[in-house]
Amino acid sequence: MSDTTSQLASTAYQSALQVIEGVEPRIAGAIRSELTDQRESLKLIASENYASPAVLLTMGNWLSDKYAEGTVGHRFYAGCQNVDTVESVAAEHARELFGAEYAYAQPHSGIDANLVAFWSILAHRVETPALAEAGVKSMNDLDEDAWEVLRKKFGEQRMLGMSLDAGGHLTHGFRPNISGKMFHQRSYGTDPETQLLDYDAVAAQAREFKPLILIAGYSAYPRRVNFAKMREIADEVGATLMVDMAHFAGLVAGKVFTGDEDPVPHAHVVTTTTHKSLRGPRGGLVLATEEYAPSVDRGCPMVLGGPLSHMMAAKAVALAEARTPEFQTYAQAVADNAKALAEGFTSRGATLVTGGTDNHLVLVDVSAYGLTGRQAESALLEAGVVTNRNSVPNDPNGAWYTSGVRLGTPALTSRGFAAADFDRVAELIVDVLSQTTPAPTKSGAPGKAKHILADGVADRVRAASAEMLQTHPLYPGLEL
Ligand code: DSN
Repeated sequence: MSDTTSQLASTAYQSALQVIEGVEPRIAGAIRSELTDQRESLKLIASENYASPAVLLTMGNWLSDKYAEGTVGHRFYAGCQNVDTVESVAAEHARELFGAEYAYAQPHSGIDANLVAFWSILAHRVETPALAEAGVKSMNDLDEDAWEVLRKKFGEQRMLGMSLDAGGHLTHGFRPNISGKMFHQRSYGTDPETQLLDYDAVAAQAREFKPLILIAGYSAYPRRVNFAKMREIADEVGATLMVDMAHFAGLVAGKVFTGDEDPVPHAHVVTTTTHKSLRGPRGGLVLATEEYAPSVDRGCPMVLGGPLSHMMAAKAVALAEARTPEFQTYAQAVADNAKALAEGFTSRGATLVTGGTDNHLVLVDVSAYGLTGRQAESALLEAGVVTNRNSVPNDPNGAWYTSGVRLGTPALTSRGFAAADFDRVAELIVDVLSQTTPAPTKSGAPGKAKHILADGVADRVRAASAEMLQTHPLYPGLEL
């Protein structure tokens, strides 16, 4: 951040907080405290980042006050010319950045982006042929009997996605999420020995299950995916290939994942969030081929409420930032730093799922320290290291306690942490984990929830982190 930007952002935030303080001081206080907390902790949550002041400032303005349901040039409200500009610019940047035929900037979140994708695929693959068969132009013209037949067809569709404990995401057909209620779902896992994706096994499952949608993408798999192979599998069984690149969109944007590792040339539909490695505002995005574009464009009102125009504006700013050479340097550093973090762990005897990483995240199997993921997460938090617990493949502790801790490099890389810093981060984390024991339950047996961290460790780790955090300040020069 340049000195001028820091000064301008300081003035903007100081003024904004004064205005907010005049109405609800507790909210102004929480905003100030959040900056302090983020400045003072080692943020290693793989799905978080720090957006630029330009992105953050774009979110708070009167674009928020406009209703604009519909799509560019085709709204259900009058007076949407500025929202049309915002949405067109966001979509243009997304298309050009990712080399996509079509981009849809309206989804409010990753879940929304996936819902838009699911319904668009259903509309394209199930509804359109059913209407043609019934000889009608619009769903509104279906009589009740035909409508019941179509509803039944929607409910019969199948989806094949990565299992949760192998690193898949809840929205890829799992029961607690609506996707698991919409589709008959089956999961592919990873090889029991290597913990890596086994494309032959995925192909065999796809041949047997014949899904309408094959989903690739993950939130806790520390490796790259060969999307060309996934497309071959989808084509062989007549499935639509949907890729959820929410976690690694920044690595695609930054040209770290290219060729077979870039999902955009291979998938029919790609979804993402904009706030993870892409470093934008909290929101979602759908990319699609021309073939799927008309059905994705129906996202609002098919699935979504009125677009958040201020957030689409911030997406446009973030996507413009992601089109710079600086962003490519950042993305490469995210991947290089994850390797350094992984090596920092393995050289100190830690067990990593798949043995390492080649993306932005590392999954530490903490059972080797006699801990559950929940105990490791809370011991690390006590020492000022913010992570989140995560299942490992075939996790004996289930999705609540888990046996893993997931760590990512996007946020600290945005602060300027380099490979040597991440090696030190691994050292600090191993220090905490190796000096943590499970707290006993009331019966005296080792529990799964609470932890005991040896005296002095938290202070020692906090002091070492503080040094690194001061060397790499968050929003340097920004004063509230
Ligand atoms: N909550 C996100 C993550 O942490 O990976 C995914 O939705």
